[in-house]
Amino acid sequence: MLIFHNPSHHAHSGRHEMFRGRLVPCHETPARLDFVLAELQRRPMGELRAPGALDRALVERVHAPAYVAFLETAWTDWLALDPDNAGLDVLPSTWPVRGFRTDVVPANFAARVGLYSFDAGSPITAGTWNAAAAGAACAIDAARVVAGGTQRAAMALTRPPGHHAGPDFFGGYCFLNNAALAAQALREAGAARVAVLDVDYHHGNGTQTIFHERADVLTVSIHGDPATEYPFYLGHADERGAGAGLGFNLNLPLPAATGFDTWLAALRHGIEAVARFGADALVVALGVDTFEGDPISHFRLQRADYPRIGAAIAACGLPTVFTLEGGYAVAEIGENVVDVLEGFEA
Ligand code: Q9C
Ligand code: ZN
Repeated sequence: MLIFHNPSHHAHSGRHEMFRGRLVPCHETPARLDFVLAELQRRPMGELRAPGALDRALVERVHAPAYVAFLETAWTDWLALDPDNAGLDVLPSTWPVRGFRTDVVPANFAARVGLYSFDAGSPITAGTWNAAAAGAACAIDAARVVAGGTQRAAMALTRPPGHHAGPDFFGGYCFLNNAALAAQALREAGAARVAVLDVDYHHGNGTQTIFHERADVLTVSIHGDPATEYPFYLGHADERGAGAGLGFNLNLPLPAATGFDTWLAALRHGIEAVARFGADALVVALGVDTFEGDPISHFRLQRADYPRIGAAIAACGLPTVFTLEGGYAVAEIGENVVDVLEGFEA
């Protein structure tokens, strides 16, 4: 498969995320992608390529233009407040919850950060926009290569991840929704029906929200039950989509401590839904934070399970785009990701 890697990913390197009253070191680090690239040196899966220029207009058909503009200028707006801010990350501390207005964009920078986010765990740094934009280009380029038919599969090997980013909000370490951008690019390149299969430990809330009222993109997510697991406020089994999109979202929440047999049964259930939908192309939001050694997640998948995930996905028989999402057991992320790809190609 053709792998688009993000040459700008190091530019996004957050210092801290808020956790239980403390600022703790970020889990979502540049080392994550470096470990995947190192494993691909040992076990090459195909050509590695840098992305081309970003199709900004396509990004603005998935995300609100005002949100994209906010992300693009957030760092310079932050520095304009105080030059000493260069040594600090941007983190929100106030949000417009129930009863507040979200239709008036505040002039105050901190208030805008809150308007466009849903947690205090996703710092904006000097290079966040450049890294996220290059990652979005990876996802769009991967989709177009697959749509062109010269490759059955391609990957957007990038960070920051994307599946928690919604139409006009960041959070969960995500800023631009790479999986949604790939799905939109596949649609615009001629695939009538596109399915997004999200196997990250966390519910793909951003992707679900982006396609909530659309019947042309099926969203399926297998994840820790939001009753106890991040992102908490979305991802329940009764969320089926709305309007024209009713019936085109499937959530498969599983309890903490779920092992591979139960997880694989949920994957098969999700794959059946993709087949019933009649998808012409598939986007896999590939997080490997389902791994038993993951420091922030609670499933119990083991190393030997990952090639089987890849094989089950390959059996869909669809043109496929992978995006990299979570996975925080940094020393093992490369092996687990490449194991999925190897299982897919076998
Ligand atoms: N201290 C993805 O996997 N924070 N995002 C959980 C842990 C949010 C995960 C608290 C986890 C977001 C792409
Ligand atoms: Zn995750």
